[in-house]
Amino acid sequence: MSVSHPKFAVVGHPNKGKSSIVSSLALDDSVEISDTPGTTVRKCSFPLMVDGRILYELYDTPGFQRARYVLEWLKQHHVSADKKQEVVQVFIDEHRKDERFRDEVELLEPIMQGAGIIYVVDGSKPYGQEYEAEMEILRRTGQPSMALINLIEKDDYVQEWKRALEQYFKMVRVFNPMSATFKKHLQLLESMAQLKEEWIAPMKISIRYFERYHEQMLQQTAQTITQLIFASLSHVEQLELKDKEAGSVEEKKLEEMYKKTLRGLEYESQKNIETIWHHGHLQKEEKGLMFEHMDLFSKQSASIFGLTQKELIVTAATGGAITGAGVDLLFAGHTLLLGGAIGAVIGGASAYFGFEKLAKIDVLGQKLGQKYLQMGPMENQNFPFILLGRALYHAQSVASMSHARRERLKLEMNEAFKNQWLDENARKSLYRYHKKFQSKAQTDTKNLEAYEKLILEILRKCIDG
Ligand SMILES: Nc1nc2c(ncn2[C@@H]2O[C@H](COP(=O)(O)OP(=O)(O)OP(=O)(O)O)[C@@H](O)[C@H]2O)c(=O)[nH]1
Ligand SMILES: [Mg+2]
Repeated sequence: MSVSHPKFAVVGHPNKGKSSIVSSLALDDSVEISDTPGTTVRKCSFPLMVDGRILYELYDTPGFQRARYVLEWLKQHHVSADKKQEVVQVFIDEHRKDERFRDEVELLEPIMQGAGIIYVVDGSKPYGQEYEAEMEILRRTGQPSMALINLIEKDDYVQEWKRALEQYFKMVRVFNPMSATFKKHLQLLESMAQLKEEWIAPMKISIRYFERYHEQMLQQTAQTITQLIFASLSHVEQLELKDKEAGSVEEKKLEEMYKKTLRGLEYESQKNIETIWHHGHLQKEEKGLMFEHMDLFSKQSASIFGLTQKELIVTAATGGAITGAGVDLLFAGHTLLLGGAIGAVIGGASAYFGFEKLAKIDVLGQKLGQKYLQMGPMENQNFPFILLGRALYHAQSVASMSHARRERLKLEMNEAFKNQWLDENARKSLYRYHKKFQSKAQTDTKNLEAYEKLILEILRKCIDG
């Protein structure tokens, strides 16, 4: 291995969230986690690699099993303070084959090889003296150490834990691996950097890389969403007609094909975003992190993520898309579309704005003998907002999901989400691009790049920075 990077051994009592903390800090969902004490039985290293470089490495370890025995053993081997570390090494060497102390040997080894200590406790359980033997053993390793208080359940004994831990550790922090945001994660790395003088510089570099990496993930997400929106809006589906005539059966079939393609695009995009955020395992599950029971084309989707009719009209009108007498009339002398006036004036256009109609169906190739039925590109003006809203919501959920989570996450929908990111200005700008994307011919790389930038800004708002 090249120049040595900072290493940390995550240690503590069984079942206190050690593996969860490793999983969350290493962005690695392959770490074994379960509510059975004694899940981790061997030390295991989890490096965080970015661009082929290890930013830092975490050791997941089994919990202490016989801390008191070990401490007694250490105490029986009287040595001067400067030799205390050597005694720990002697303990390891003498007990390597002793099954009774397997867990202690496993957890002490990486520490004696130079890993900094991260001692994990559960702050939702009261402090007890039984932890003192563990902390005393760790102190005797002579390695730099810090303590993390993880609140697994609701009760809060943080203050009493702090008082006890501060006698053994110069740094005590609260960190929850399930809900830690990117910011919290960065703050913890800053603290970890302070453990050893010679780690400050490499950890600072790691932190910078990590920030840049986070930015990259946001950009890749924005790019993926942009591609999804463009591909969906410009998509054209064709159905070859066997008979000369195209009836409602064929039209229905084509519409189903069209919807299926769009659903597929959304699914692919979600898979990509899950991979970007190191949550690739979700794909092995039946449907990843999908909106269960809420189809892309459902009324529910439209009502949660779509615009209201009024919002659509205002956006369309001020976005400069509707021209001609209709809108001129609408705005002549009136500044706002209010009350009954809207319904009356746009009555005829409402089908267009509604969610029922997606795109035109045309018959093609009449002259060439082989007839096609064609559907697309998307005409519905609300659909892009629905698709985008779902994509943003999914991305936000994936990006803020802890790697320590093992149970399946359901996307709980709420109507407030739309207001969180979609203000009037965003609506207007997005609308203009959507109009362009609805025709491939009108879209160039510049439009796509500008849209991607817009999405990136929105993502920053949605995803805790
Ligand atoms: N709700 C909640 N659960 C947590 C948290 N941290 C850990 N858990 C749960 O607590 C249990 C134990 O977590 P692990 O990370 O496996 O604990 P460990 O210390 O590695 O356990 P051993 O390997 O058995 O020593 C698992 O069911 C976790 O999902 C937390 O912050 N919040
Ligand atoms: Mg474990």
